[in-house]
Amino acid sequence: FPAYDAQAIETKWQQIWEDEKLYKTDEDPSKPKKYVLEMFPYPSGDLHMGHARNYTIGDAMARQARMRGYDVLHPIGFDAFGLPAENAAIKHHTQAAAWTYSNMDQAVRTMRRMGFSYDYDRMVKTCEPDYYRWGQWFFIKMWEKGLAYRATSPVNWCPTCKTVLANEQVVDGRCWRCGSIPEKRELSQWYLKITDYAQELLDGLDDLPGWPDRVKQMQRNWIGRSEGAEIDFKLAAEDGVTPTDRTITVFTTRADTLFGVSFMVLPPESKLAEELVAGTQYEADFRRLREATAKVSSVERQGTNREKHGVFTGRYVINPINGRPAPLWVADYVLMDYGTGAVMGVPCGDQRDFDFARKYGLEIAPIICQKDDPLYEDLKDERELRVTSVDWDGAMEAEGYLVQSGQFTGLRGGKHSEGVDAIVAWLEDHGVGRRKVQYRLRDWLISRQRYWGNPIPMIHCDHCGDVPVPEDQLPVVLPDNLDLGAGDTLAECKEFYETTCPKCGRPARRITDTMDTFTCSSWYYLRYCDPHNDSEPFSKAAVDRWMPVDNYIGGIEHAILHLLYSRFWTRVARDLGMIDASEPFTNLLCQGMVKDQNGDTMSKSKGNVVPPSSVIEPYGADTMRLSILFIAPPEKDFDWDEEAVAGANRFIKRAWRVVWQLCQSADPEATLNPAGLDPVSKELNRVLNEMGIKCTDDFDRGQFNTAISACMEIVNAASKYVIEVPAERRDPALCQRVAHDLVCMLSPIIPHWSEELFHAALGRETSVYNEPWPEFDPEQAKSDVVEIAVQVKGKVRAHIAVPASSSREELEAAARAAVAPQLEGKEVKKVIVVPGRLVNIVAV
Ligand code: ANZ
Ligand code: ZN
Repeated sequence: FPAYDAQAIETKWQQIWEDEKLYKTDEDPSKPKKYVLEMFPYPSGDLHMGHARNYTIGDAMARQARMRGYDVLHPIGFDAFGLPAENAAIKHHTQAAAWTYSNMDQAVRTMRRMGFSYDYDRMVKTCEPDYYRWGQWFFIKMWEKGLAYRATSPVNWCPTCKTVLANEQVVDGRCWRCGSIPEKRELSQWYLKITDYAQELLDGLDDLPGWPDRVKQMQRNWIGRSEGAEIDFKLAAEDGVTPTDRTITVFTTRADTLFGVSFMVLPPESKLAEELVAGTQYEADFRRLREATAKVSSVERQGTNREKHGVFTGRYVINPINGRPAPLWVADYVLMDYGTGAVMGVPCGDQRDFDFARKYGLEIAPIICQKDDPLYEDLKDERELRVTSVDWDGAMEAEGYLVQSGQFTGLRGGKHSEGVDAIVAWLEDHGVGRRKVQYRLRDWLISRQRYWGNPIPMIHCDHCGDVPVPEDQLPVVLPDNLDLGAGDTLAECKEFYETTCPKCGRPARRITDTMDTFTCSSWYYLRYCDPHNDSEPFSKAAVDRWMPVDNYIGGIEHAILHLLYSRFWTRVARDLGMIDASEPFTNLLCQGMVKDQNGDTMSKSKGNVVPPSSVIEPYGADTMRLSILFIAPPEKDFDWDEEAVAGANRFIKRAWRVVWQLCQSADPEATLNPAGLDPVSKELNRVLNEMGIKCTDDFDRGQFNTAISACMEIVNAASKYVIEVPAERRDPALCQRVAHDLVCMLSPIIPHWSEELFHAALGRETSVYNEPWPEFDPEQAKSDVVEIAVQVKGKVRAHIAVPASSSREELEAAARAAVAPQLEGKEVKKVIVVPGRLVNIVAV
């Protein structure tokens, strides 16, 4: 039989599969559907190992699903807008499009070379007008529903990328893309109102058992639901005691601590604070604090260990529950964009307030105590605020009992306590407070001051304000003649921005911001369902057939960003009546990272990148695919291992030989009679069934490494069979069955190898992917049990039941264990094993 020639086989089958359009989606409604999707790549160059791993996992799932009778949708595309293309264009005085297209071409060549079973006719490239047109269309629908709006507020500006960032794109205080520390700038920007869906996005996580818990937890934390109350304080006149009619409202989760308020804090960005200090002795300090704070990220500002900085405003507010004045401060640990942007300072219950009070000599009044606190006895019935300073080491953030708290003294205090309920009820009765649920999630800032993105389809008219581009004028096409290297920008491109107002016809200016590329990736999986539709983004029938995605595979770095935005976008589409599903992705698999041989992440700067071509060229794509899937379970990180690659290649060759050898003794016409097999054949049949069941089950759980191990066991058993049993005594039906099933089970993993053997060795004429997945019989997987006599010095001392397939070693071990009492204190001289009959132990 022929030697295994990976390169020849692989090129041959890739061509045939392509010519025969083997991976074209059936669109056969009589079959159940399965939508298998890998997160589409950003085309920054050729594919790397991380991509190869991602797509190999998806491909194995898609191929296996096809054999199990599903109508499979398995598409690919490119997230083609974005900054790297623009930066490359600036550097080389070329067009961002040219760079992007040449990278996409290269990536597709590598995908084909890897043998991925994509329906390439459905490819979506987000930089193409027939795709981004519908992104603009969505924007306008959201604008019409009040879900897209423009607002001026302090935003994160990345000085390196020269654009603003969404909150989600500031990761640990740094730009997600380049790692620079963003600055705060006051700018007029465009937002999508994801906060309207905050509760739904939170609740929906409970309906996603197929998602990793850690991803769900990250989303929960990001959405950050807090139950609390808003409380209205009156600003006092300059005398510090007379209430004015101006209200400052705080958000608190601890209304129970209201009697302990010793100051109020506004953030340095506060307009009110700026107004109050204007022209006073506090103004200079206030301005200094504001400038210093602008350089600090909001994550850092909230850090409990960070030193807090504040300035007094010279003014007071009046506590609604007891009429006491409290000084109004400005401090950097309070954020403008959370809650109401104002905090009631309760040093005894909050560590940040405690630190602040200590630093600036403010009151620390104990209004909550635990029973073992010496203060408790003294204050437990105290209703007035008598003690206003304590020598505590820190705040008491745990639950306790309210003291010095008027009629509420004695109630339990703490988060969600009866103290909170009672005080909120009082505030509601008196019209100075109300229950409030607060989310950390902010609206999604989508405008970017960059060229290579989807233009925001809005026009600004001095007369009519912001006016959407009429639907029949979409898409707003991105000009392709800018010389970015010479400093051209969209904002300065007259031909682009000069236009007329769609409402009044006067000269007007197009918005020159583009949309965050995460808008493009928020719905590409919907477009795949109906990629050539030119009258709507997708038809409802198409998305209702295919959605939700059954298996979504991608990196953990998208746990919040892409996965949260997509869940939002799907709901927007649902509320526009465009789709039935709310959740886009039923099962999510976050694949682990591929690190270098020393466990370091691969990166160009470290020079330790192993390109897929370095494996494909010497060994072939099948060896690459098998190595990736065999080294570790999909969700685990692994260190690249050349030895493992060589090992994978040896296995492929060995399995190749075994299949050919089996086929030489095989008879496709013969029927297998499991009961009539001789013991050696019976054992091979047993291993096939046992391992076939295991392999199928492992596939269902996405555990490809153990699925491969199961196939290896079959190869081992078959190889033993062809060595031990002379060709004329092999069972022809069994040989056929084992060869066939092995080829089928390995075909999702090493497709070219399988397809070649299916045709050349098994003599079949259709693709192995049209073959149903083999079925196995648990009965035949069971090993026969035989009873064996155990003798000690020729006398029967025990009978043991063992699997008929037990080896000599296993028999001896089982026998020794059964007669352990008789052997105690004796020395075993000799053991005679007669398989299937007896074990005789000679001991003295
Ligand atoms: C008084 C108080 C007393 C508080 C106490 C806590 C303990 P979560 O759970 O994260 O929602 N806060 C409110 N708005 C803020 C802002 N813009 N910047 C910084 N801090 C802010 O946190 C809610 C608590 O965070 C609120 O409850 C408030 O402090 C603070 F013993 O109010 B608390
Ligand atoms: Zn107008």
